[in-house]
Amino acid sequence: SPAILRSNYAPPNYLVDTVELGFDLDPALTRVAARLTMRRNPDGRSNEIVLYGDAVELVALRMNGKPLTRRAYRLNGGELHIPNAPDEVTLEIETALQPDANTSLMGLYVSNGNFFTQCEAEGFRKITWFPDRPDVMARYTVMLRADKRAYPVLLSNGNLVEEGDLGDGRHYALWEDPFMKPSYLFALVAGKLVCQEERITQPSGREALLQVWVEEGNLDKTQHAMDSLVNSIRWDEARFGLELDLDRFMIVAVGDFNMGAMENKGLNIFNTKYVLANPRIATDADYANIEAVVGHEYFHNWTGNRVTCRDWFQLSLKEGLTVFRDQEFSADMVGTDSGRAVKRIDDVRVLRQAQFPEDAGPMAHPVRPDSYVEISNFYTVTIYEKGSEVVRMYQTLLGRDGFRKGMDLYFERHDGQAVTCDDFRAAMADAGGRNLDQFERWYSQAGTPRVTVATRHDIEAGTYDITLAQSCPPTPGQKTKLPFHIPVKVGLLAATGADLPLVLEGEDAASAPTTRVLELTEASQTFRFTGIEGKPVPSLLRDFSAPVILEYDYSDDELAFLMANDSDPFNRWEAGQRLATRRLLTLTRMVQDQEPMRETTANLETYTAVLHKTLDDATLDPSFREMVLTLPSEGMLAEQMDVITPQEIHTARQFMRRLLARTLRNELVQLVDLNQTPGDYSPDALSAGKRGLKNVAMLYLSELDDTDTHAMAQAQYDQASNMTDRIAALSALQNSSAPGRQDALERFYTEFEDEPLVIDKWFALQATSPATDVAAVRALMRHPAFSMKNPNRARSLIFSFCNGNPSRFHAADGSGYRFWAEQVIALDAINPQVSARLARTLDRWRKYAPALQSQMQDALQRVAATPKLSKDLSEVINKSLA
Ligand code: B3K
Ligand code: ZN
Repeated sequence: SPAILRSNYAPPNYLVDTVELGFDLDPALTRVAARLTMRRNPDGRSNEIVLYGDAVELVALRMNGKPLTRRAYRLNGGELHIPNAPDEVTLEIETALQPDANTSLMGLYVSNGNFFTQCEAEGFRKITWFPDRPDVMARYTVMLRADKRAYPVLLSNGNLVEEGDLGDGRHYALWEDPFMKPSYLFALVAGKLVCQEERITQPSGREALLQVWVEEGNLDKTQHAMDSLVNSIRWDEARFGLELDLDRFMIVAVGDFNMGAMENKGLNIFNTKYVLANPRIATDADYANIEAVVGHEYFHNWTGNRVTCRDWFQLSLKEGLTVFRDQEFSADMVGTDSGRAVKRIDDVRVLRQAQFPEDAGPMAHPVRPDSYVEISNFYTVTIYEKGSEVVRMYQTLLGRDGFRKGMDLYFERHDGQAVTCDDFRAAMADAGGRNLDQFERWYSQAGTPRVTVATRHDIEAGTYDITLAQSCPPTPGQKTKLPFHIPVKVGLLAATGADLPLVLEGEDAASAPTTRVLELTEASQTFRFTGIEGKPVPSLLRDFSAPVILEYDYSDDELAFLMANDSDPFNRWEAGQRLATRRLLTLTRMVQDQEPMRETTANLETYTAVLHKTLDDATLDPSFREMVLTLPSEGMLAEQMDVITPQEIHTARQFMRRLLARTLRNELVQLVDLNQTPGDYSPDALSAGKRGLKNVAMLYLSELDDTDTHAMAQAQYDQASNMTDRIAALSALQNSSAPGRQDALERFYTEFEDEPLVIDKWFALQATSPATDVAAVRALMRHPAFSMKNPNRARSLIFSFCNGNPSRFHAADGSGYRFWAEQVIALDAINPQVSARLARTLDRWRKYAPALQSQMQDALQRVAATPKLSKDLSEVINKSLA
């Protein structure tokens, strides 16, 4: 398939004013009648109408009332061209679809007997022929007709105008969306569903009806999603002055879904995983994720729907911005300083663990890509998470108020339009009165910039120089890079641990701040601080102010000092991670060299000493202490190595875990005792933090594998009154040779057999256990509850194993890679988006030790040699092998 280029963008030749859709819903054969009123676009290039269709049968096509003969239009692949069209056109298009045979979960499909749609990015063309591109916005009216008994509920975007019976057991509903929207935001839902609802009044006095729709047995699991929705609405009013613009806002949960959720105008469709929760089935992490995703989709109502993307190259315009908004929302919901920092740490961990590798691998692409083969492959951590970091940097550069002004100007200029990342940047620059031309490079250049820091203290002059130098490695198609505009937030700590006032040379010393943003715009720049008597310890890139890799030659003592004293909680955590990483990499090298791992050589004392102190510090949120206690993941460590050896990393990290468990045993036991949360379950940040800290301590203790720790985990398992404690105990048991471990695993299954989301956890727990090898995963695939067709289930077992069990997946005999190739191929025949996602697992194959590398290459080539691969999968495999 040919690549689509950003540089080839051309405005549509025709605009669509209104769309009337009529659906006769039937799982085996659904008929769709579309009526579009169109007119010539003054900015268009010709009078040729272009429609897109994907595996959809064209039954009839009429223009201005007359059937179009086969000679009047041209069909080539997925495009239908009508040349020489009049200036005003009414098109009537009839199509026929088979929703129950649609396993791609794009377009119209059936899940557990109900109908759902997914149209972003290019799914609408699986429903009807249409100018399916985001810069074509129209007003939709939708008539749904279906059997009343099987499909009592009929939903679409906007307002319900009419409903009634049709006789013969069928009924109808007519929906009208008052807002113009691109086709990717169209949605319909039909089936047996029930809802929880709530009415709210907004500051303007406007009322709205909120609904959360689920299958009948799940009505006891909707309260948290509803609370999250109300909180999201209130937050957007308060923080950005943005109100809900609809009379009715619906969320519908579906068990078969390719991603997390979808922001269809007024009718959000969600993976059940991000809606359903009660203490029995959902963990604290699930509660937090639901809040974040509900927020994310709701925030799209403005950033994405009211102002949308001109073309899919601008995807980060809505996704990066909306991720930033949901991150800020979640942080504001926590409140405390160290609690906010925990959210920041979590987000940065995702960025480093997933986005940095993407940016350093064969799929690396700029936040605003220049080309793609299949747009579905570009819903990436770069577009989302790095995109969010780019938006965050505007806020860092302009301040919170400046950023808000930029947002206001953005909506003032572009409400109702389909625009570009440049338009957003211009709004920020104009509102802030700043030149942000160089900032454009964050959108056009791929790769993670490296910022190297050197410092110099002149005792006599009392000056302290910070020299920042930047570089960015080559990425596919981009050999050399120009300097970025990088905000580097810094502080300087005196020997007492206190922050020093920061006075740059030539400035007035009065009211100097203790944190400031240095703007690095050149390849190298020196910033001179004055009035610095004693030698300070620099706290660099506070709050992770830019998505870069920061290098500075800290001594172990300096890191321990920052870990104990930094007023910036992010950097406090960061210092601990840097210390731990050093130790872990040393240990890994010892394993590689077949040297015995010795704690003295690994020099762990500095680390454990300061860890002691932090754990005892009750002024820090429990969740923050949990973060400090958590070692960098095996994946994070892999990223620090030139040649990755997963087995050795695993051995070293396990060694360190056991060592910490032994050294900190008493503290850990105490943490378990002190952080119990008796009484009714509440997902609030403090209670969740306590459980998190307690459970991470218990997991450490399980490394000791003795009768005391077995008993502790067993007791928690037996007494758990919520899923967080239950699954943590189950996981501690699995991580040991406790006699009750098998029994607990079986009991867990029986108890939750009827809760698909919990059975997903059951599969994932086993898939990620270092005790589970390929053969065991294959055995689990034969379990009656396993299914390849349900993405959540496939992800819970296959993805969890390939991405979350490195020591087994990277088995020396290559069995993990052969398994991967088989599953990628099998999934591709069912659902290309899912197979292409799994394919990404091996895209960093060149980073591994030679013996593994060649077996990965074999596996990739085996997939490449398979006939009839989807466009999605071929793009990923071809780029990986390139
Ligand atoms: N906008 C959707 C993602 C659609 C993915 C299509 N392959 C969800 C979100 O980011 O909110
Ligand atoms: Zn989104």
